[in-house]
Amino acid sequence: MSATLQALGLDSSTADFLQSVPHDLVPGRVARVDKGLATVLTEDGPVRATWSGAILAAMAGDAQAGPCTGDWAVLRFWPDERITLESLAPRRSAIVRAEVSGTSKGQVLAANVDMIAIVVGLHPEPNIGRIERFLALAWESGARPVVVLTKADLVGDADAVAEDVANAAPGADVLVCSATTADGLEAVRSLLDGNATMALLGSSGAGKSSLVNALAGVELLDVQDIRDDGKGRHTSVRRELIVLPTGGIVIDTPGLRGIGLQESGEGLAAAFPDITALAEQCKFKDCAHLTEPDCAVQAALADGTLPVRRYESWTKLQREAAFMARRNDLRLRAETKKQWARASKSYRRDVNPRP
Ligand SMILES: Nc1nc2c(ncn2[C@@H]2O[C@H](COP(=O)(O)OP(=O)(O)OP(=O)(O)O)[C@@H](O)[C@H]2O)c(=O)[nH]1
Ligand SMILES: [Mg+2]
Ligand SMILES: [Zn+2]
Repeated sequence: MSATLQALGLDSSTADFLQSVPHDLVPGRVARVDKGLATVLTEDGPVRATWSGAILAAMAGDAQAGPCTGDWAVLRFWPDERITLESLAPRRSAIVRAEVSGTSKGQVLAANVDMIAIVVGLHPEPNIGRIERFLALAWESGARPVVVLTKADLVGDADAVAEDVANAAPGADVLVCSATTADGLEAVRSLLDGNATMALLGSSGAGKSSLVNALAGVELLDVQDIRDDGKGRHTSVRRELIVLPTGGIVIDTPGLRGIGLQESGEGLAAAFPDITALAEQCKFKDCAHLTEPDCAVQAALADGTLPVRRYESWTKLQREAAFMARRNDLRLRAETKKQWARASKSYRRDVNPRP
């Protein structure tokens, strides 16, 4: 399969970047990454590339500097047939999941996506709190979130559920579809107009890969065997970028078990604009919205304009983001202290050379 760079989702800032690199390098887009090897789609078809020294050096200092699905890259074709991925274009968006352990930096799930489809099966009944959590992650990325409720063929009241979800997803479109009957697929497909890139996120068994297959019109990806509980083990094991025959790019991802939030809380604020706006009206700038006088959040809870469920969901995520910030802060301080100790040791050595 080969495609023009436009069909691979090229945008103007990446095009500018590609103009600036030496012309013996070949541009392409990373479709998938398997331990030190990337499958890169170029105008002449897919190739497999290893990392250049520069990429390896960058990765040693920052794991996020490593190639990931959706990245734009330039490749060098060597006379001995090796292909190396020389450098990456600046990312215009990145979906980053906070690491549960390890470094303070998160893991990049996909880069350069225009839209994040949060895929949720309508059966069993969706967990709204989980959708809110996905929305916070999505808003944080710089891509536009949309909620795709799938498996509509399994329920009778899809529209009622869609309305509940829409109330929990201000600023995001909510679509209803079925991969099995193809109902509602055209609306999903039209999100990809203009060769947009859409990453699919969601729990395992939600129906992400089935949706990609339905959009492609071919069974490109493995889907889970029929199970009656609607959830279960992970079928997809890697992130994969797919160019649809009808135009547009989708990135399938394995179901996310834990979705750690980034510390900044910006995504959280964007996912809860209703509460953010209320909080600005509180009497005290540092209002904790608990027992303070003239708290606009408590007032909205009391008169029912803010559902308790949503308030509790926000509080939980808020606490989590604050915890992440504190943890990263501690880690950063420990790192700085270590660096300082090292620097002062070498300073002492320089000033007081051992005989
Ligand atoms: N009835 C019905 N079943 C569906 C639909 N979409 C997916 N399924 C079923 O749901 C199950 C899970 O689908 P997958 O596409 O593998 O789910 P996934 O989100 O890719 O899961 P992971 O790869 O594990 O993250 C499979 O048995 C599908 O056949 C749908 O629209 N209607
Ligand atoms: Mg899958
Ligand atoms: Zn308040």
